[in-house]
Amino acid sequence: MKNEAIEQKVNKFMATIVAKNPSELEFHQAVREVIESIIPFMEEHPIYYSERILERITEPERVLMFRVPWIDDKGEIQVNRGFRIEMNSAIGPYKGGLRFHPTVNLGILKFLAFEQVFKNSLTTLPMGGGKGGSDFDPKGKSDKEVMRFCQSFMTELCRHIGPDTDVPAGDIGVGGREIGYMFGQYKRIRNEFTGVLTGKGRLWGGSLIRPEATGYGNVYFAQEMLKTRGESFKGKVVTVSGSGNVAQYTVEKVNEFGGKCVTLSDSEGFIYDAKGIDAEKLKFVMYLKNEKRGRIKEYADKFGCDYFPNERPWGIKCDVALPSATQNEINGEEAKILVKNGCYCVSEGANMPSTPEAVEVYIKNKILFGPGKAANAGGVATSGLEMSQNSLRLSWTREEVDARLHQIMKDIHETCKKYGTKEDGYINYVDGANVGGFVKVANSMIDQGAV
Ligand code: NDP
Ligand code: 2IT
Repeated sequence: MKNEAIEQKVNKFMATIVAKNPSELEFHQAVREVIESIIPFMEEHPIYYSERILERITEPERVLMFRVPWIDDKGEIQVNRGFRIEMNSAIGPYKGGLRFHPTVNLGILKFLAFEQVFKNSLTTLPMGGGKGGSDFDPKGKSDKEVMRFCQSFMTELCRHIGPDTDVPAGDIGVGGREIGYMFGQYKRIRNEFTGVLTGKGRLWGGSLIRPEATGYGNVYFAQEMLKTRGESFKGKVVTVSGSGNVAQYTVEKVNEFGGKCVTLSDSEGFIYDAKGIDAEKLKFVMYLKNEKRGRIKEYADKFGCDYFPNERPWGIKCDVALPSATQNEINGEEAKILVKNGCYCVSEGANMPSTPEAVEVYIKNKILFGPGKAANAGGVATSGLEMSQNSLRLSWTREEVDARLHQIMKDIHETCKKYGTKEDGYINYVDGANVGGFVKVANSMIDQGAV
């Protein structure tokens, strides 16, 4: 089918999505990106049209929205909004993180839940897709305030989730501390000790390597992409954004592979350390972000490097860029600058960090581009491994989990190659990940009837 006819079909379907889900811009963006890959594939496999798979797969199975009242340290009542999007359970229980950030709204969580369906399918593990969170801002809150919020959030959420139903985990603003408070409250109310959350503490059912998994996984995925051009991380200059969970373990693995990370950021600016963020400096970042909960600017103050307030790191010359902060953090102009400066590999640790215009620039210039749903799937894959260990009531060694994670990232790369290799040999990982993730879910939906 001609490109124009495909484009017409995409636009027609998108008009229904926009009409049904007005003002959910990020959700529109995520759906368009997926169907641009899927519709050409459906032309060859019309059963997906007659089974109305697109209409079904873009409609959440269930959306939960609830009030979260909690008492702050002054004794005053605060009210936030809680969400859980149970998007698709065709291949397993709903699975996906919780995000606590003031920007959280329905559209953002629906985009994340939608992406999660395809990502989880790519992992090869039996997990459906979901996402949740709250507009609660953990910044500036005391541990006790965070605990009271988490307890109130889980008091409502606990009736909707369970180890065979829906298994949340962390995302922006939700790490080990928050998972601990939520797990405690779930256990207390339900009177059961189960693997209802992943990213748990080591002492109470958490898997080794889960904290490292998203960052490590993204570097493993990028390494597979580099290999297709006979390259490796050795001696490469790497820009990283964010300075949270994903960014930290990205830097750790790049260092191990002999690359040099020169940037990190947070919502207030970025640091540029031309000498590289070595193990010692990374230790400081971990202390700064995970314990002191301070700003990345303090890195520049401590190590005497450059700090750029209110800017993003994409103007810094690099070979590889690993965006690891948030959605839409690289726009078309920034993508052009990256490519112009010689960057030939972008692998997304964050979810949808590149705008559609940026993705167009990567593909047009035929650089290696690993979209988030493939590149950052190591986090949820290792959550899947945590679920397996919880069910077995066993725990695997660090080496065993890491080896499984590494193999899963290699398998995801193979899937992308299988579905995304074009006639000229260029691997379009966007098409590869979208179609590869889609087939398993769509076929399972067909098997299970019109539910
Ligand atoms: P963290 O909360 O640990 O860190 C988030 C980092 O991104 C912080 O440095 C934060 O800065 C920055 N950031 C957040 N929001 C914005 C914003 N609006 N503008 C600029 N910077 C921002 O989260 P994670 O590291 O877990 O998550 C990072 C990304 O990776 C997200 O896109 C997430 O969805 C994705 N991801 C996470 C997985 C996981 O296992 N944790 C798995 C797969 C994907 P500040 O401190 O100033 O807010
Ligand atoms: O976006 C993601 O894949 C995550 N935040 C991790 C989800 C999970 O269930 O581990």
